[in-house]
Amino acid sequence: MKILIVNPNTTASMTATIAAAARGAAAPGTEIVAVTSKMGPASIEGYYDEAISLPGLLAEIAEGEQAGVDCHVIACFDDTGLEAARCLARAPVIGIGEAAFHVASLLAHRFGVVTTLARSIAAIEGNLRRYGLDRRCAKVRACEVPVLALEDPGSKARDRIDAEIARAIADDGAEAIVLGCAGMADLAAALSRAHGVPVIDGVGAAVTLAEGLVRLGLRTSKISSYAAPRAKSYAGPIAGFAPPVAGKHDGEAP
Ligand code: 5HY
Repeated sequence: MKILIVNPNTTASMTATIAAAARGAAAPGTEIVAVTSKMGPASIEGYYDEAISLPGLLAEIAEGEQAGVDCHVIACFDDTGLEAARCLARAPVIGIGEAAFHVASLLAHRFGVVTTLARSIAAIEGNLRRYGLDRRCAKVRACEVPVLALEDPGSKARDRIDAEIARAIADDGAEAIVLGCAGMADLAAALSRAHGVPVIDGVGAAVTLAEGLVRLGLRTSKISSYAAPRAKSYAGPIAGFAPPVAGKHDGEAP
């Protein structure tokens, strides 16, 4: 099977960290194709970056569909454009945030989330409510390390994440930890050993769930909420994103 991993920010070095984590989780025979968005912000920190990253993300999903991938993974912890991608794609689409939340809720009564900046907390809390998993999350915390500083040894990112995990366990009653950024994917195993609780990286969780869906032969339901976008004209620089003639693969009359 072929799984497409899309990094919706435009930083290739971060895609390399994501690809290594994905390949580390993938079963033999699973091909991981990791791509970096060609247009948008260098990192996604908050609602504006998220909004501007959408065309680049959807363009990669469309290319993956053309290439016939078996499943798409959105490697941004805010699950950027997840629902729009599910409308566009026939193959299943998994967001690393949603995947990590579900895996954590299989392992612990309550889990904590440690993300990068405080400005990302509201979007993550909104996702938890939308997924119906907010009651399983003790708290969403921020380590106040910008996304791209995660790669910089001078940022003391590991120490700051460590400290937030300790507070999540001691003060919030978290029994498992979800790492709230794709750029933290390489830290999960060491942090889990250090704190003696499951520490979940969304990239690995998403790849594992993707393999399961493909093996079960399951795809996104296209009968309503995630039906293909209806044909209509789009104006301006994004006119090229106008959906193909609707109804081609969702049974709806054109
Ligand atoms: C991510 N931003 O996973 C999110 C994390 C965040 O560029 N990749 C990003 O802080 O919102």
